[in-house]
Amino acid sequence: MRIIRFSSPSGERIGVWMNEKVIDITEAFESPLRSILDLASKANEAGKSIDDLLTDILEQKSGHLPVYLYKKIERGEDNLRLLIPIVPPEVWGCGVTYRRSREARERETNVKSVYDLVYNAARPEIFFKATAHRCVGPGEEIYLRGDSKRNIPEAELAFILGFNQEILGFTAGNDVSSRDIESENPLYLPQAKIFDRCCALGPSILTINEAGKEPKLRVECRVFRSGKIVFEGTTSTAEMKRSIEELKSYLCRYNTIPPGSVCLTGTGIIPPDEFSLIDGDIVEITIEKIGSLRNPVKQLKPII
Ligand code: DO4
Ligand code: MG
Repeated sequence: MRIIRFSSPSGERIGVWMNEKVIDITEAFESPLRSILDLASKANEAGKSIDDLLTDILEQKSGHLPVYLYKKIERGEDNLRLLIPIVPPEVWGCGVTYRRSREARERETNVKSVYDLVYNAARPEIFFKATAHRCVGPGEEIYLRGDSKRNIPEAELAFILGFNQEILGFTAGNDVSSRDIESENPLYLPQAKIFDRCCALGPSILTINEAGKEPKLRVECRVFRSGKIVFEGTTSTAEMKRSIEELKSYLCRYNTIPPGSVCLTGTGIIPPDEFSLIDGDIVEITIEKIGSLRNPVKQLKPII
């Protein structure tokens, strides 16, 4: 199943997105649903998967639940609006999980061997990326640091963890990155990655039952400037060097990850060396079955 969070005149809602329709399941249980974590606890209590729980609920109640057109929510019509699908206590990122990412980083940095070593090592690169207040959902501005001259989008499949470090599902993520800061010195990575509005997530959560444990999905990234495409790239998660299970197991080693946290699995789409996002661009990341995540770009002013 595909789950979205959205707002309507009656507040924050949880919906199941099926074909072109969204069934509002917020009030389908005794207490109102607030997030996919509420669904996960109800599923745990019932000893079912989230998908089985939803199938039962939709069978029993679908005639009585509000239904919306996804397009209306996506376009912000009728006071409806897509929200970030999960408000993550923590966001982690994995790096150099695709050959193209290794090649680009090797080319751009003076410290040649680091990326090649991590690409081939047993232990993956995993870094802290963001907290909830640094994340945005569909349609919200992502920021570019004022002290960076080269910023790029990184289109990545992201997984969401539940109460017992299990994967609940997948969404699309933008690991917005200041590549000039990163390539100047790999020790600057936290500054290249972590800043206000550095991470966008959405639009939906594709449940693990629907996606499978190691989903092979097409990933697309487009950047629009004054209505024209100025960068376009595609990949598939089938190109990833590592498995999702491997990334999750390293992430959770001796490291308790709070429920609802998100992990970005790395980028396989690399814009040309001369490309940078600029103020007013729109980044669109589309992952098969998950949908399109669109965010306008805002360049922050340098601190003088
Ligand atoms: O090694 C630095 C970061 C890599 C990264 O974010 C990626 O490969 O997606
Ligand atoms: Mg990345």
